[in-house]
Amino acid sequence: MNEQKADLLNKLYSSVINLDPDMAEKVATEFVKNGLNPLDGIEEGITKGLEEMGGKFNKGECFLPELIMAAEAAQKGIKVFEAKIKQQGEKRKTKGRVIIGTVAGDIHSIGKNIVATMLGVNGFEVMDLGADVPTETFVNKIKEFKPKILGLSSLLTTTMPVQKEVIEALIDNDVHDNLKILVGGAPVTEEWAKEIGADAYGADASDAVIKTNELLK
Ligand code: B12
Repeated sequence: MNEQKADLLNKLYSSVINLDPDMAEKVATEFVKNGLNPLDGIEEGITKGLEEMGGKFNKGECFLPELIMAAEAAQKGIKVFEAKIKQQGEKRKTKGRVIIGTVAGDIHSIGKNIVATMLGVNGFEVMDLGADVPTETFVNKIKEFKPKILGLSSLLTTTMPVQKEVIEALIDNDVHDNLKILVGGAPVTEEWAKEIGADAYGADASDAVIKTNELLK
């Protein structure tokens, strides 16, 4: 990695841990102006800062207000990167419809939004239902829009079982057969995906694109 990129990644990381949205926006703008890959800026810069803040929160070294401010700083930078990703990936949405959302009880949306953007620029028609989505809403939207893929995000260990609940509800409502289910979120694993009967697990936004393409083969 060249020195300039390493320096900007470090500044992105710092903007999140220093709770500084203006800096996040400024550095993200500089990052894309220099022709660097926006997804790297998100995953190797901003996400590292969020992980650091999550660790501090876990150890009681920072509290919810700081976590909220860190998320705000992160989102300011991500907005710049997402605009660039969308601009680079002006493709036709031809590969099929995907519905995505974060399960009920869980308000984390940053990672899910990145996955939705990456799927969108890679040729999928994405319908993002947002965060804290009631299980019933997933069922109704799938009945209505008949997507090929459903993406379920969960960032809390306490809401992981809701992914399973959604799959069970889809089976109960007879809308599971022609649908592939992709699960993700920091605590989610390949084993968990198998255990709950999901069709695939995506570790990050790039992996989500790879797995979604594979599921449609
Ligand atoms: C930012 C953040 C918040 C923000 C969220 C803002 C928002 N709009 O999203 C705020 C401050 C609101 C928040 C709130 C809370 N949080 Co919080 N939060 C985080 C933090 C620091 C970062 C999460 C994040 O955005 N990461 C960056 C993104 C890019 O990564 P990601 O989400 O993992 O997504 C990637 C992959 O997982 C994957 N992916 C994600 N979704 C999907 C979906 C599919 C289909 C696929 C294929 C892939 C995929 O691709 C993404 C891109 O690479 C994490 C710490 C951490 N290490 O994760 C804690 C963390 C998740 N939070 C935690 C907690 C406890 C909470 C609260 C309960 C705190 C409280 N006491 O109120 C509340 C939750 C309330 C609720 N009901 O949901 C804990 C969870 C612990 C646990 N074991 O469950 C963590 C781990 C912090 C910690 N170490 O203690 N949080």
